[in-house]
Amino acid sequence: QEYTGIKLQVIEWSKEAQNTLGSVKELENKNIYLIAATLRPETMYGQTNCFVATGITYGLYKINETDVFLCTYRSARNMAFQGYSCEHGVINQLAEVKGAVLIGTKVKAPLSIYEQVYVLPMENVLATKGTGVVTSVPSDSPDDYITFQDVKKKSAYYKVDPSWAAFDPIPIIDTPSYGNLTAPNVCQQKKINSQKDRVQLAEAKEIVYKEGFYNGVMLVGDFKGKPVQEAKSLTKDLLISTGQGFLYNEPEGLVMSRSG
Ligand code: ZZB
Repeated sequence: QEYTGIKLQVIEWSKEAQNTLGSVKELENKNIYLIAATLRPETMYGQTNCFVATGITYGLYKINETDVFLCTYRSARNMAFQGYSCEHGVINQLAEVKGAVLIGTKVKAPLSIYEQVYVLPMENVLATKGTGVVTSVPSDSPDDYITFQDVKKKSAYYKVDPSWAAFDPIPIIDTPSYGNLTAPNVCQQKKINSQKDRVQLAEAKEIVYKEGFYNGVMLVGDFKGKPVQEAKSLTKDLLISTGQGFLYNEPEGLVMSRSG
């Protein structure tokens, strides 16, 4: 599977993350990025937040003299064999942190219409896929939309300050069948209410993927007016050429010995 790795730069740690990581010498004066893996680079204009799983342990990995990547160990290992590490195939972990500690961290999401967004919790993040960090586009991803709504509605339960979730889905892609907020509209039609509705969410994802890819037209950004089919690779190239993203490959069916 070929993903685009998206670099969400940490602007300000959550209080808890500051307490845990603030004293780590090797992180001082470094650019620290939460790394998300996406199959839909053209949707980055609509990022409203970033998701991590509270129970996953993430590592902070030294990539070069200036940059540190925050992701799962298994994705850091893949990256180390794809040119993202100080030495080929060698992982340099500087610290580790539980996802729960990262909630409320403020990040800069590349191309997003929002200047800065926050890290929020998602129950369905898989530690065995991508980087374990998911960037959230509620306008075009049913999982993101429903989870974002859940977190907004039950902010106290999720230990989230309401201001961290006070963002609206942005219309970024127009489709003939579902308008310019495809994921919210499909979720409404299917009456999906909770991130626990896994089967319906999987169906909704399938519909939204197809509609966006075959019939979507960009409403915003550098490729406004272009069909999604064209904008996808153009946006990917833009992210890579500006250093805000990179190619990240995940070998299909490769069994990893450690998932945390
Ligand atoms: C932004 C985005 C915008 C995504 C969208 C999708 C959509 P798939 O097809 O099942 O392989 N993702 C990445 N890593 C994880 C993870 N560890 N756990 C859970 N979800 C993860 O799914 C690929 C997508 O799943 C990725 O692309 C990412 O979300 C998420 F508008 O990135 B995507 C209709 C989908 N729309």
